[in-house]
Amino acid sequence: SSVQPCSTGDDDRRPPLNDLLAIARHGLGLKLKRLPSWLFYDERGSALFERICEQPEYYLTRCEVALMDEHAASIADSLGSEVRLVEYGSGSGLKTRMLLREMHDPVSYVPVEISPAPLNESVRRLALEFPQLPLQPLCADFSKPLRLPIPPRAPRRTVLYFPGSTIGNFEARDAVDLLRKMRNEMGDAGGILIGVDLKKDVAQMEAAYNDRAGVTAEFTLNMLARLNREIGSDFDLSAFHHHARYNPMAGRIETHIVSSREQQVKIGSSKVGFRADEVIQVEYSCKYSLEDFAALAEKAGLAVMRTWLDPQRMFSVQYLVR
Ligand code: AVJ
Repeated sequence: SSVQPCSTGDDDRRPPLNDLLAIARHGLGLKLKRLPSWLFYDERGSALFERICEQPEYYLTRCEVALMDEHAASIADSLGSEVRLVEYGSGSGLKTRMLLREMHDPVSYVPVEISPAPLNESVRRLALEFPQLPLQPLCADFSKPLRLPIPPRAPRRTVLYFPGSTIGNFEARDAVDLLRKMRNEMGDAGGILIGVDLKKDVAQMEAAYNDRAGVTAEFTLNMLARLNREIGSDFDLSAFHHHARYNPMAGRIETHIVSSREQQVKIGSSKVGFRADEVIQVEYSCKYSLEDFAALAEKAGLAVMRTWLDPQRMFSVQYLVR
């Protein structure tokens, strides 16, 4: 078959050890406590995220799929033929499959994903539908510089696909740095195809992060459950709650874990104190107007060549070039 074994792109170096204990100690030792949002995505967190996407309030996935349903052919035309498609992160793969179905003679598909299990799963599924397409999975952290596998034949261009508004998880400064890194990786003729959630009615945005079924709250608190499982901390999950609000000045949903009372939590050999109502900042989900995002891209040396919207104009997919 055309599937290559999962490469780490690192021949001589061990992949960096994710020292969860050190990360938790550091983040919870800060005056304004915070933990990185990638900590959400252990096996249970990834499954909960898939369930979030099915909630009626979480419009992002539905809108992006509707957008691809309507525009995938036009997007594929804009990318041109003989493209190497590199995806940052590998989710359920639905949007990717919709795109690949319309692409003209793609050279290869390179999903980049830090956890091996979902990476192998997405490749296994794609191989069934696209038996002719060379698949070159890369097990790596996409926020770090990547060593892309050698393509099976020379592509006309490399397109980095970054769907789902994952760029929203990065603060403006970090988002510019990431786009600049992507600009290097794609090369002179390359492009970035990126999903960007748009600013809209505040109640609608806040509802997406406060679904009635409580799946998002469970997803948020799973971060503490994960730490309990993996570093043996003793967070009492009934004494913390999920809180997500839109910050209009910053243009983003800010998700916090709130301590319901004064309490102490064991982190390794030390204890961390919480005041009643003290928060841990765990996620930003930045929202952009089309103008906001064009300005952000420009700071990274990129220009918006085309923008597609879903029928409800809630979500955008944008094609960025040098
Ligand atoms: C996958 C980062 C786009 O921010 O909307 C969903 C993650 N967090 N509900 C988002 C998430 C809470 C999601 N992204």
